[in-house]
Amino acid sequence: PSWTRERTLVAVKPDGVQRRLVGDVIQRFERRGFKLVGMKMLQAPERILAEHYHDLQRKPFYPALISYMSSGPVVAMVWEGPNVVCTSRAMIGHTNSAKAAPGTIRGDFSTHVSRNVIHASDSVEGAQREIQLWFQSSELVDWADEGHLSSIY
Ligand code: DGI
Repeated sequence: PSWTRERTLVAVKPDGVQRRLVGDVIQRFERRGFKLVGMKMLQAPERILAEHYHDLQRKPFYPALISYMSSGPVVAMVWEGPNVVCTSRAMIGHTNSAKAAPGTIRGDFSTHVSRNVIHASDSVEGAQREIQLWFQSSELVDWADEGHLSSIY
């Protein structure tokens, strides 16, 4: 490829699943042109959440965050494409819903940081770590992209 193959972890959080937003999220990433290479619904195990939010362990909201993330299933996905990490962050919007621009996922669907609907990795290294944490390599499908991106490979 002329671009380094980049992948990111996106997860619809329990409030997003409860509010039937999974399809909307998938549609936004598909329409942008990203390639879905892994997807599963799961009740996130404590071990994964603790590792995933390791950096936030000392924050006052940490217990509430883990309890929220455990309150129901999440839909975890791996998306691939040029600059997918950076573009996904722009698509989901600011962490704090009050600052999330309309048109972003959080800006369209969320009013509070503690129920902000979606996760996306915030760096290329973070994405690699999170993909390994949430997925076995056998759960990722390396399908041939015959679509509009094939000519830039
Ligand atoms: O990568 P992000 O999800 O955008 O943001 P982050 O890694 O700084 O924080 C992870 C999650 O922790 C975030 O999506 C929601 C939660 N969080 C962050 N800051 C606050 C918070 N939750 C509460 N209740 N209050 C906060 O200030």
